Amino acid sequence: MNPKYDDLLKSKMSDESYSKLTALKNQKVYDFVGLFAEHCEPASIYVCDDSEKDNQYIREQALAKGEEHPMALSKQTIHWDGYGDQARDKANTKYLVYKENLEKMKSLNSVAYEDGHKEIMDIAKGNMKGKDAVVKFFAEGPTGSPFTIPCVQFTDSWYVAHSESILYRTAYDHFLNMKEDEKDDFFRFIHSAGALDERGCSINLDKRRIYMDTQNNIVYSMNAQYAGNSVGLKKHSMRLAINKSGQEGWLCEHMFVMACLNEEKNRKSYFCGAYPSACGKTSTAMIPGEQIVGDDIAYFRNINGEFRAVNVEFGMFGIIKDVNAKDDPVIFENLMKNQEVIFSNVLQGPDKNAYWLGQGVEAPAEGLNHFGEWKKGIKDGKGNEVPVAHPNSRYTMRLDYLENIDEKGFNAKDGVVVEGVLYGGRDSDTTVPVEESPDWKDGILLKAATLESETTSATLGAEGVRNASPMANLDFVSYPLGEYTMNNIKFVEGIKDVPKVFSTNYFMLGPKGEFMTSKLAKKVWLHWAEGRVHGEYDTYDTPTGKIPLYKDVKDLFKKYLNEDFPEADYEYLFTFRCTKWINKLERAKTFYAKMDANTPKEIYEYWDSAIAKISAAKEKYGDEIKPGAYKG
Ligand code: SPV
Ligand code: MN
Repeated sequence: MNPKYDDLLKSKMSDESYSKLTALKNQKVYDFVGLFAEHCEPASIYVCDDSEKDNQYIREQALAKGEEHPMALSKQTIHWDGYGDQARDKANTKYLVYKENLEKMKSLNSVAYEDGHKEIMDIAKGNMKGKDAVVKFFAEGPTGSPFTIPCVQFTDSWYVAHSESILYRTAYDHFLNMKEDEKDDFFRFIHSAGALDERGCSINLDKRRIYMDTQNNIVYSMNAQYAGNSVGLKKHSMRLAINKSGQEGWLCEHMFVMACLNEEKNRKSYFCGAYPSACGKTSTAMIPGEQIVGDDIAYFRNINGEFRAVNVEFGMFGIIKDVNAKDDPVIFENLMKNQEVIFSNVLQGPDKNAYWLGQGVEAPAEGLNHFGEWKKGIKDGKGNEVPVAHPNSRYTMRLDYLENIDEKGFNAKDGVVVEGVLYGGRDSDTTVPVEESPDWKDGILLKAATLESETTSATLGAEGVRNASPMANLDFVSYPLGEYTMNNIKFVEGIKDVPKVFSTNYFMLGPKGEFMTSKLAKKVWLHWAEGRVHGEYDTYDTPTGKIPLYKDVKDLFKKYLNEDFPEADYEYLFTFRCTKWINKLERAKTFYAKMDANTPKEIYEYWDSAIAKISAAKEKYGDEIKPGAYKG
């Protein structure tokens, strides 16, 4: 090992930390820590192993340094991000791209490598001055598995380290046991929350930058604190993994993994699902009576011809808004117990309990929240009333607290065999509640690539705008969209039992603008899909796939929800709307052309032939085709 940084590291580390670092005998880890110790100038650096002692130390430091605060229940803590740091900062999240790749990365918010690297290094210079930093080793996926990606995080935020120790599996021992030829292949994250105010919030938000270097698997995050901007293992790692998977022939998807249980038939079938935000992702993964494996990020690999998936995380960073005893009892009860939870950007009442939007209990009229000292009715600098908690406020919690976890799938080193994949968009008038795709490729091009999320009165900006969200993964796709889409299609080459693909839409409105089913109807659509993957149920064809017969959904509504589902509602919801679908495909074409000038012709040709097929159907059957009427 080249001991270039020895004197510096010894001056900033205890003997114990220094020994933990050097015991790894990994030059690349050593150089990474040494370089940023020199450059960011932290006062000290603590190196963690996998011990519970170190996890506890991180939590204690987060509290001692005022990044987190105690709650009434001793194992819970609360953290606030600055008022202007409440969500992912898309504008300042960029790829550092070598000159030769700049052209093809144009639409993906990129910056020329030299310029961006200089900018971020200038910002990072001395950014940890006076602060204590921590180095910790984690894994994406279970350790010792074909899915494992080892990661090292260097941060001056003990909240970030604490969050990661809840959300990911530790991997110091994994690094210790790496073979020589593996020692180069891991992800590196350098993060600094920078200077903090008295509430523990980053203050230099004008210098917030998140720069990703997929060519060298390193991410720089400076003056950021909201977890989506700072927790390296989450969305930063995801962008690196998407790029890596594209080169290596596997997939990294923005998906939950769950088990659908059919007790009558004694079956357990695994489904993955991609849903843009606010389209029902977590509530699908948490459907009562089913089991959850993960709620956010999945890796897919072909292992001996099987389509296998893991949840890469160990915990969940979930939206807390609308988590209440009625709609989300399992999560709600867990948030009420004295166990390790970090609340972020909710209200801490005078009783030191957490309060949030849609909690179903009355919040106190004052307390501390993401705004600081809060009183009901208080306005921010722009004259907007500050709600009791931010709509994007969150809880960070281990997944294995949940009673409905599928322990076996959660810990399976080879992952679980996936039988169905769901793509769930949001529109009020186009996509039927559930539709099966004829095959995988149709699924990727008609269901996944065309996913859209329609804005509602609950989101900022105009209502009814349809935002393209291919695979619900667009924010994280780190190489050109056309190529990524083709890799999704190709992934199943050599897979013996290819999963069935389904679209869902929980948001179709009835003729009077009302929802026609209860919120739990998603359980019916899931169980219909479960039956289909086992070869059950007859179907009707549509120009884009296969839909259920009335008698089957009627029975499923009765069986699972004890509801009577009227035939008229079925007919309305499952009507195929030709013009709406043609418009949807035209929007997808325009969007792909804008995002990736090199989108393969094959993709447009596919969509053109789908449009031709729908146009012919429209000629023959009319614009609105009732279920069962279409015969090809
Ligand atoms: C998402 O926005 O998709 C999340 C939260 O899962 S974040 O960590 O901000 O990405
Ligand atoms: Mn997510």
